Amino acid sequence: MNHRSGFVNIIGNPNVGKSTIMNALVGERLSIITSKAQTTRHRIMGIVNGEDFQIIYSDTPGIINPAYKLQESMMKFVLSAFEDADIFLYITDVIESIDKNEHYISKLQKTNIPIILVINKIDLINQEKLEMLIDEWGKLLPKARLLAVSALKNFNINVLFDTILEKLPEGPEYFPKDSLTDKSERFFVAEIIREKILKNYKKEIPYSVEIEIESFKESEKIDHIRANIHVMRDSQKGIIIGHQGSMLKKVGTEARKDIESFLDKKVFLELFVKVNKDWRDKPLQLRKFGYQ
Ligand SMILES: Nc1nc2c(ncn2[C@@H]2O[C@H](COP(=O)(O)OP(=O)(O)OP(=O)(O)O)[C@@H](O)[C@H]2O)c(=O)[nH]1
Ligand SMILES: [Mg+2]
Repeated sequence: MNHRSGFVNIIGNPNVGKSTIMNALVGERLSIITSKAQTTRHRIMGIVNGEDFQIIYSDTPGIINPAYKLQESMMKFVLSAFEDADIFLYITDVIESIDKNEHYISKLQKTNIPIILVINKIDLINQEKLEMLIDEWGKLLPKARLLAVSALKNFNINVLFDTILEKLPEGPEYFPKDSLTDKSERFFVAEIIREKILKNYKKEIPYSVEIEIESFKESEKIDHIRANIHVMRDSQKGIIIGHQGSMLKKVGTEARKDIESFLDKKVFLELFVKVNKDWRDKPLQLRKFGYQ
């Protein structure tokens, strides 16, 4: 049998469940997931290998109108995913209004690349409302294959997988067959820490933070990890640390537990808070943090 492979790029507005869907399809917790919009900042590949196929998923940041340079860079990842897709997985959910998708719909309407339109979070509505949504989306993207899923409940994810496999073109192994992702352990460790920041702080804080792994020393029994939490302003440093260090301690404990289960090893995690004035708008800083 011929080998099939391709880039299946996951695109959509913020918070619709793109990362939840990629993790469900890959069967691993690769991308972080939170209830806040703009959780994903990078293009993260998740690779699923079979004897005669290789699917390379790309999770991407939610589509936004950039207000600062970090967001511009996030949108570059989205654009790159528009450019090299073999299959588009365009994600919407049952909460957002269809109009919110206007920006990129015309792009999708014009493309000849197969589109699977996924309506996620169907656990939140009834059949009647779902049928209305399917009807509306069908008119908007008549060429797309439409699927209704609940990534949270793992409902119809197997059907989604079969549909992707069906549409996968013939192609080579792009990555060695034991690959799971294009990102490093360090990257995922930083993401786990950022997830705890997103969960534990409100308003602007999660959007003002970047995590840098300063050192990662492996030894037989325990890994020593030092990470810097970069904030934009002095006042944010105090908020991150909290009263007598209580908040930073909480973040550290929660992150350490998840890092330990991710690495399957004991971890000693040290967190430091650094003020890095307006890093979100500094091209050099952004490049150092792995943005384009
Ligand atoms: N009820 C319900 N919630 C879901 C479902 N899928 C995802 N969610 C929730 O939706 C929120 C956003 O999920 P993410 O996977 O982070 O969404 P995203 O599209 O990757 O978001 P960004 O990275 O910020 O663009 C989280 O709170 C998820 O738990 C679903 O099928 N049903
Ligand atoms: Mg995401």
